[in-house]
Amino acid sequence: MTTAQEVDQTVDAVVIGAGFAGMYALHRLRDDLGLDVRVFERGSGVGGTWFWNRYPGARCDVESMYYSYSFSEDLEQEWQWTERYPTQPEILDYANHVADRFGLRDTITFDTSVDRADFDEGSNTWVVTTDAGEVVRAKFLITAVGCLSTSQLPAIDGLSDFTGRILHTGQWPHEGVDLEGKRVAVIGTGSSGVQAIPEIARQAQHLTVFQRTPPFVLPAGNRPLDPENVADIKSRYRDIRESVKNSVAGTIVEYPIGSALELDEETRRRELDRRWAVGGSDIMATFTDTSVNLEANAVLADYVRERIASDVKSPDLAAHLSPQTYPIGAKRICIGTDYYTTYNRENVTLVDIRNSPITAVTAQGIVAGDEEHEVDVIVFATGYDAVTGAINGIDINGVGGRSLRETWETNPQAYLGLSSAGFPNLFFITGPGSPSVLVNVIVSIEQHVDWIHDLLIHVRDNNIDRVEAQPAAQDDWSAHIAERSQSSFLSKTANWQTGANIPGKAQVFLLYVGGMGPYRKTCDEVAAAGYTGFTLTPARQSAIA
Ligand code: N01
Repeated sequence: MTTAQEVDQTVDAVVIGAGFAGMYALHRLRDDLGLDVRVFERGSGVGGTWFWNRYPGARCDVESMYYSYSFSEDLEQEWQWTERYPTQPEILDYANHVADRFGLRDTITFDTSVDRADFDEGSNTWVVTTDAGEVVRAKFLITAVGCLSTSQLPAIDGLSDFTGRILHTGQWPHEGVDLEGKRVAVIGTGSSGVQAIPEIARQAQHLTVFQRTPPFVLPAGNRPLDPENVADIKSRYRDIRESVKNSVAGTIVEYPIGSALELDEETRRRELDRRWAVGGSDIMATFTDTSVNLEANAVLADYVRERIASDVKSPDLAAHLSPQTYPIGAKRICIGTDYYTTYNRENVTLVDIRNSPITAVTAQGIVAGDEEHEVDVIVFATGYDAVTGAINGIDINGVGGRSLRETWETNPQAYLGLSSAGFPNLFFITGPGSPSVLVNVIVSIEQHVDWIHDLLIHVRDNNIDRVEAQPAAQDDWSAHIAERSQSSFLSKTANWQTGANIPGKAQVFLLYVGGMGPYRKTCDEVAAAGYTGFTLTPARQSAIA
């Protein structure tokens, strides 16, 4: 690709994606900085993940009062969430409301993917090419493509022979799917499967769940929001947002009551029972040592296994549904409603494929072990090529024509998760090496966008032409991520955070486990010190060079 090619338009910034990250980036850059911005979005509407994930039961497992933008006091006061955990349609309504309220839609080009982006070293600009053939030159390129947006469909022999319908939770048909009277298979029991399974069981004639690794599922305790509670939160929203911003998880979590190994059994149980009844993920924070000590971890894991045994009538089924091979929290915890009791239904069958894997799909169904299960619909709840998948889906070429995809093949590095050496003026929102979806992702997004916004002010005020992460700073950040992740069980289990779910993907822990507050502090310190770890090249100097 020649960088001297004809361009249709020149702008200050191109943002790829119009989910929560892209919308906020557009608002900050266009409305607060006055930049000329183009946004490209492959979907026909805003909302990103929430535009695509329309599977039955889809909901967010961060509480609605916190899973929302904090940048506008008017917005947070006027918007009315209805349930503790918001449904996909309600989140999408919210995204649409934001797009309308802030006049974002006109600046977004929908139904258009960015195919490639080439860095032009002569002008320190990006030449961005879309699948519609449009070519836009931009000083800055910002990816807002989502961490869990590239669906993973396993390569199973015979899949194309299947005569029924194949669906993926992450690409659910917008017109909905009528499952009534159908024999449905769900493959996968992560967060998506756990939400979809109870709903599909209510609709389908028969549901067969293919489970490879049983998840730990905590009860959501979902309920309509209490107006008094909402009014109370809204009256304190500024303070709450401030503590959320500096928290570890990007949300409000109950404090631990002490060490699982030091508290007596009666105290532990009383608190676990209480938190289980409240629902949500706060039970994970009951003790100080659950995530760092295996013996302490087992206290909570045993408690959940006991709950599974009491919810599921068949002891044999309960045993298959009980995770035994990894500590609780070592795979992302799932929050569900009626998950375990769904397996008591007459029309639900569990197929444990751990020891008898799926070997083929036939015209009629799925073969696991020596049995064929005939179905009409196969729902893949098999997850995503996470964090790097959507960025690598774009052919990005930096200094010297170096491909980002190839650069990241063995080690997807980005300094602060924001910027990769050799790819100047390119910023990732929730990129590899940032807290991103390990915490409340909207809090991550706002932090990233605000930080980029401030950097661009610095760039403007200092007549800077080129911003590039230094390789040494990037290496140090990667070493820091690796070191921090060693303290987490997440990094020691096969899951999407380690790249283990994608055949051939680099096995690198992709996220920053140190928490939102500490991450924010580091980014702020970098900025306050004049953007240490970045090489900032003034316009005149780079023009001479
Ligand atoms: O995907 P996953 P997900 N044959 O990768 C199984 C966010 N999210 O879409 O564990 C058979 O977690 C795989 O088995 P195993 C959230 O961050 C949030 O559910 O690898 N099975 C696993 O059971 C979440 O973590 C929300 O052994 C195969 C499942 O498929 C992330 O998205 C809702 C297989 C994949 O689980 C991803 O969740 C939904 C194969 N070949 C998602 N390949 C909320 O906010 C994979 N599996 C609530």
